[in-house]
Amino acid sequence: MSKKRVFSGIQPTGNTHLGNYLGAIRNWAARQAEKENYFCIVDLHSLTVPQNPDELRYETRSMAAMLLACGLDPNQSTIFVQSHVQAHAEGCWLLNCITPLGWLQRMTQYKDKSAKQESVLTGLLDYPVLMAGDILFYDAHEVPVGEDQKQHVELARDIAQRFNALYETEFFVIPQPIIPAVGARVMGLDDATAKMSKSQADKRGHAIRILDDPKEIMHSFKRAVTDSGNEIAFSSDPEKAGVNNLLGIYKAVTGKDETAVLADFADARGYGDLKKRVAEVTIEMLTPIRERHDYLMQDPAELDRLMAVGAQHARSVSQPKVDDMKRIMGLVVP
Ligand code: AQP
Repeated sequence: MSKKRVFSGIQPTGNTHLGNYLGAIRNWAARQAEKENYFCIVDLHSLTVPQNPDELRYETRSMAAMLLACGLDPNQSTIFVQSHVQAHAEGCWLLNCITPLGWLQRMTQYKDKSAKQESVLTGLLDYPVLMAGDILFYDAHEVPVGEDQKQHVELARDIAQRFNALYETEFFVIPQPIIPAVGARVMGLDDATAKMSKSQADKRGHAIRILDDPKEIMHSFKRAVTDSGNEIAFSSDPEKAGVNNLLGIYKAVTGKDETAVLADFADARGYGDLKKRVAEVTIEMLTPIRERHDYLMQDPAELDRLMAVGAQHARSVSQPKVDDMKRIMGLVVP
């Protein structure tokens, strides 16, 4: 039986954090052998908010190093940069022409992000159409993402179904979001009611960044906001969201079930011990990734070579798909 196709992406916007790792990258790496994988550094998506060009260039290579350091294997997965494969931008235009505006205006992420900006770029509204193309042009069955991206994958399904219905075809595979059972929504350490986020990661105490050194990680966990009590327990009480988030991180990092997690804290003396032990397991997990990332960054030419190989393969899959889409829509393909 042929392997299921997987597509997922990550923006090269720096500040890659524990949420990105536990909610997405770790799961991509873990299931590579079972699937046919396409993992994309979605630089076009990052342009939907203003970027510094030099930083974006640096972060694109850094993300390539990060994905490799996290265990993505170019022999098992096609790893590439979105803008190196023209089918994404070209096909996005075609999908724009069948996507109702109202579908985009009701996206939660668009509403949240646009509310925080004085001038909203058209690309921010269109982001989910570009993402739908990313997925659909590879006939991906599965899209492993964190909880925050579920709505966008559902929109990709809607767009695929609308195209198939309009042109009376089964051209597009209808993709499924794959949300991990643990780590799907890591919350901010400074405010456990908001998700840990790259765009907030420069704020002290908000995020654990994968490239933070052990001292910074320990310091950030020690500052984590908790409540005035001392009970270490999983809870859905909003008052206890901070402790719940720390236990959730510990659970995701160690892979233990809730009973085993609580047993590990049976002798803890308050939240200070909880924070210290969560920091320790996180440091142990992230240190080899940081070291490998830094090692790989010493050879940018090799990173560029690997991304070029990935892009070549990605093009061979997505460009024929976009050409077929153009034919279905009545365009003359030379
Ligand atoms: N806090 C999180 N917990 C679990 N998974 C998360 N992801 C993001 N944040 C969390 C997942 O990481 C993957 C790549 O994300 P992205 O590069 O598309 O970034 P994003 O969704 O924009 O996340 P940021 O960068 O943290 O958010 P903002 O833009 O708010 O600054 C995705 O699979 C995502 O689900």
